[in-house]
Amino acid sequence: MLTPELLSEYDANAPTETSTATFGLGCFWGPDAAAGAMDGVVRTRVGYAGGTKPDPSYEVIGDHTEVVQVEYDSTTLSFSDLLDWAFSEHSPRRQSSKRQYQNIVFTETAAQREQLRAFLDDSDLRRQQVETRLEPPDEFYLAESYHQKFQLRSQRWITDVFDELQYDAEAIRESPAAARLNAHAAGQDVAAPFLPESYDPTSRRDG
Ligand code: MHO
Repeated sequence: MLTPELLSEYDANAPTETSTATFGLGCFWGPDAAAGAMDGVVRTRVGYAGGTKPDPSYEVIGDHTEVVQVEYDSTTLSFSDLLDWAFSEHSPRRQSSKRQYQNIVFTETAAQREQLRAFLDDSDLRRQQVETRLEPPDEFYLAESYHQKFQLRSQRWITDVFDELQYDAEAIRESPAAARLNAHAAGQDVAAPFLPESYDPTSRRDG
């Protein structure tokens, strides 16, 4: 059951030590919700990166790309796991012709760069075939509130609980429970103590 108590308890107990990873995977609503379903993902936010224009916005994005930023608990989920996910969410052999929707993997640390190298070496992709932009960390500009956790925004049964808890837009954006609820609203298989149809992973449907 989605109660304010369970929701705030979930947020209060979320891991505070996290690592960050940022990906461009097309329109950011989809990967925001998909990332929120993954065990080990603690927080998600969407924004703009990869370009040069200062202070981009959705209306004036300049040369930036829509990206999702993921905060993850590296004791549960590795950057390699996130690479498995990111490369399953796009076709590395094809790049979008639109700057707004480019596929980009940002690597923020030497360890992430090493994991990316290992990932590509282990894959059947030859480096020359990879159209995905592989880039060093870049300034991340938060997108407007109405783009954050986009899928849950149309679900009154979810937004009512955030209202009850007096979460403002920033609190919803940064809420680990909101990341799960956004995934659930998007139809992802996601388990959380407050989800009404929280499923038993041992009886998980295949496919
Ligand atoms: N304009 C498209 C993509 C939005 S995404 C935030 C749509 O409405 O689906 O770029």
